[in-house]
Amino acid sequence: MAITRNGCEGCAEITCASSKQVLAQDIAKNVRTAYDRMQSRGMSACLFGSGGTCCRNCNMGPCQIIDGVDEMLGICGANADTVAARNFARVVAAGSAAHTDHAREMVRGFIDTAKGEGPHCIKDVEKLKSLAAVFDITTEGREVNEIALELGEKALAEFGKQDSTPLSMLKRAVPKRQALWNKLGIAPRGIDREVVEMMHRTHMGVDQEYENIMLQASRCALSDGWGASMLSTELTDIMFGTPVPRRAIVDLGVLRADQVNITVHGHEPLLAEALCIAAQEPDMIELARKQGAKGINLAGVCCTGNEILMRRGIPVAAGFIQQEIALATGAVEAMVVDVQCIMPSVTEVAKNFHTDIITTNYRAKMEGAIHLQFEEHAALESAKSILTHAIKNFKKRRDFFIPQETKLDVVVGFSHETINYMLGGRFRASYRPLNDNIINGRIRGVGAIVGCDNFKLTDDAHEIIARELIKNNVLVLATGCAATSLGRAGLLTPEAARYCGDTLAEICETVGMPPVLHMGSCVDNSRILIAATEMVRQGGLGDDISDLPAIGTAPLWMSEKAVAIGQYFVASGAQVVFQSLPTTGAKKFNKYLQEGLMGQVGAHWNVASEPLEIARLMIEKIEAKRDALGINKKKERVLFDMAMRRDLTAGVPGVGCHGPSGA
Ligand code: NFS
Ligand code: SF4
Repeated sequence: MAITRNGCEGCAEITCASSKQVLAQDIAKNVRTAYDRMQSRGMSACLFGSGGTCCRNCNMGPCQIIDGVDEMLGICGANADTVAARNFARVVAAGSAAHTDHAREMVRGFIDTAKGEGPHCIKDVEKLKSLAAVFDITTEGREVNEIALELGEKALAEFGKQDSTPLSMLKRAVPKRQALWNKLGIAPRGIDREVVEMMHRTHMGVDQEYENIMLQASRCALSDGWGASMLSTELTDIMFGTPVPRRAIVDLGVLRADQVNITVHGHEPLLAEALCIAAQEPDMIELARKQGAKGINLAGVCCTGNEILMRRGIPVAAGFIQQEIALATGAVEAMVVDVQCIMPSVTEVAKNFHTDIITTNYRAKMEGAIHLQFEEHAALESAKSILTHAIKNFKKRRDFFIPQETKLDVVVGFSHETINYMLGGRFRASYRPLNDNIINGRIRGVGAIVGCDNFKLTDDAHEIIARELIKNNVLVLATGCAATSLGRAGLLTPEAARYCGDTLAEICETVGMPPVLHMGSCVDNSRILIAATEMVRQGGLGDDISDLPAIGTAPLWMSEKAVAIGQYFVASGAQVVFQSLPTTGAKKFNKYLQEGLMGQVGAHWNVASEPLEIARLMIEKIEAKRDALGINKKKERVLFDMAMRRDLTAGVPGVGCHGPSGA
């Protein structure tokens, strides 16, 4: 059957050169991807589903509601606003649950590490101590592992906390925001509790007022952003090292012709880190040699890829929309997966080749895959048995195709701490220079491009938005598959300064930093909350996140996690722009999300359908915040003298890529 992969109606075009090259090969002719399925489904999306007014919450339905038509209420009498709000809130709950379950595993792994069990150790003692302070843990005169154990146990208790005091991490927010959350009654109490309450309140016949439903949706999302995701990011950093800038490569071309290629796909970095350690063990390398390979090449896919890219410089082969295409190269011995964002189709694609899909987590099994449970208590042994299986596949490899010319250099590792050092220097690490540059207008503001890839817009949407932002002197922060896609676009290098407006270019060139800073995986969006909070604390840009000239977008959102992230940004005071929201079938509720929330939390959702429109809306919102702050007066252009250059680059490890990046 001939497969046309481009230009199907309602389906985005593949513009990515390496993806196109792979799919054009003879070996890939029987591979069906999501692009093909979009084309062959031959039906448009259900209007009720896309508008958010299809309800399946009880067995009197399912009910399809038409807003304003009395005959088309739910059998129970539910109207479009109630139904759309409940559906939206359940999406937030599901997204939060995914981050929460991931975070819990990281905390459990952290406790094992503190007890000296497993292959990991406490790498970032400074960060351990600063987080211990948030939990009121004494650090003076105590052993590192003892502090870590107390921290791990207190962190774990946040998940099942039953009293009504706020989560400990909320103390990190600026006072005005904390006060607002308390006033609205949306300061999360227990991480698991908020998801459970959200599910309860959206059960048939409970919460029916969309504003009230959204209060709990905010509390639930905040328990993700400031609770689960932030705990996960921080404890992962303490265990595996806080990212510092390093050079790496991304795209399908990172696969190696003469090595065993193992793609690591999913989210929880415990598995990926163990695989990285095991792949360096002499017995594993020897086994690979015996099979005729020159070595073992681990390559990331999706957010696990971002985790090991940030901390170890392990290459990323693919983002979400390329996961099938990575397998279509025929060069992958095994795709090792854990949880989240793994397309069910990968087992079918793998059948065309010698590739095995190896599931490793009891929570996520797939028909057609091999299950090798990853045991955290025997992490190294588990990782070795997974690797052994993959290595033995090498001999079975037949024809393959790896696009070579598209391998792209990136500089990654911009944790909040890195940005602090990079701009402020080691001896006076701070966000002061960033704030000053925003106040003097050389940087107009900050735009975060986060979240997934999907097939609804052109696959270079992230790139189009980022280029427009940096051209207008907006500094871009990126995470998740958006960051991978911006890496493929060549925007994660200091050399990309040439695409910036004059003033941002000057700053990037002076510091030696890319205009798009890769801050990590999707759980690492919590780094953006901390960075924004630091900007407020530095002064000069208002007294809450809602005053900052900053805005986020997840233009190609696909997963429920992206909506949870959007909601915790909004509830933290940051505007977000999405390409669409599943709420258009409910007029009042839709308006409430896109306007009404402003009166409550100081930010709201925005929708713009095309990449350039999204970028322009972001710039418009940034300029409006600048106007409100009174910093939009024209200033004379200041040229950098030597002293300013020295100040900006002092003590920046690896920035500008002329130094080792350290671990
Ligand atoms: Ni985020 Fe990561 Fe990618 Fe989207 Fe999926 S991998 S957690 S959800 S698709 S960015
Ligand atoms: Fe229909 Fe109401 Fe049941 Fe939903 S809860 S399926 S609207 S009867």
